[in-house]
Amino acid sequence: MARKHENYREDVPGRANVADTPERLAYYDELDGLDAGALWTVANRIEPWEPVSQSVPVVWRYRDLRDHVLRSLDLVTPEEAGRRVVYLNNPGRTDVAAAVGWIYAGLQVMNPGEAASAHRHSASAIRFIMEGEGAYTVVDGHKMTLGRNDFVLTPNGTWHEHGVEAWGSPCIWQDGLDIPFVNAMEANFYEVHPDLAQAVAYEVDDVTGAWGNPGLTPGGGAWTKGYSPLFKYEWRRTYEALRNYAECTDGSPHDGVLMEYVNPATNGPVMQTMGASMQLLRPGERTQAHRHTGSFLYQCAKGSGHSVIDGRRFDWSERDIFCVPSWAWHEHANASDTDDACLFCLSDLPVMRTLGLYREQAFGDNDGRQPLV
Ligand code: GTQ
Repeated sequence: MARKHENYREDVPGRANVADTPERLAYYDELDGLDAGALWTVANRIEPWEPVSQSVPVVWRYRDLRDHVLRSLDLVTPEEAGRRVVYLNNPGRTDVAAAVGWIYAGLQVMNPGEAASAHRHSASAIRFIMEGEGAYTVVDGHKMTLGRNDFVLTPNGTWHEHGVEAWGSPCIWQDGLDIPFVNAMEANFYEVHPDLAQAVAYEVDDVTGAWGNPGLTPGGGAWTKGYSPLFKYEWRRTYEALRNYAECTDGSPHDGVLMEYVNPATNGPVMQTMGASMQLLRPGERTQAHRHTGSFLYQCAKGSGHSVIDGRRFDWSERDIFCVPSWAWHEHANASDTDDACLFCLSDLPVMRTLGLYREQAFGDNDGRQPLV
């Protein structure tokens, strides 16, 4: 599944280039028996010239998945399943159940009146509401009401539970977690709440009142946790911000008009391991290709269009999810000449940036357009 690079060559000075001989093979066997190995047999693989993603570009079309997601309502209860979720299984990452890179994602569904038990874990989570009325999430006693395209955080270590009010309709949302990453770090703890539910300890939607005011944060109290105190980012405000920004910027040649969701206490990413953005492609807009490190999972929140990823075209429309693996060339196009298209994006950019691993390159040739393969 790994992508081969054009410049993947081993016959250059300084790279391992050791032909097998009977003596050498016998030697490798001896080392193997001692739980050791000769570096030159693996060096070119473990130190590639540039990132080699195991993930493959995929689009998960909502029209294909939606009925299957709804079917799970009759197949299992939230009590049986813990979480009633259809997860996105990247063909190159089935071993770690990732949608792309080290990011897990799934579509969770709940009927009115249902709730999933409260728990907490070292993995951080986001959810992005796709359809239905009456969804809510409780995070450390803060209850948040959720509507279409709202985005909510359940940062690592916080007690959280989800439900749908009895007056609502079946709700589907995208979960995104850093489970594969935290497992790779061998640092994942998981705990079920002793009461299976938490008490709502604050006014409903209090985080919006306190932290959701542009340019203003509550006086006096400092927020020192590693994640945003604003657990909910509303679509209405996000779209308004994008429209305002679009009025006064040409945007990025690679991303159109893109805004990052930030922690209002720091202006940094919403969580330490995962960040998110919403980008607007103007009517008729088509971006130029670039590539960068980090794994990216997009959901079309509005409109339709296509992306070219490593030379292959992927069409998407509202609610479709697609991924861009690390270091894959990608460019995006809005299909409409009259309406905006908006892409929500979840990524591990905070990890790349914090650890000094972020790198970016523009696709210089052909006016920034990849030839299709
Ligand atoms: O709601 O915390 O889709 O722990 C997978 C694992 C959701 C959650 C998932 C989880 C959650």
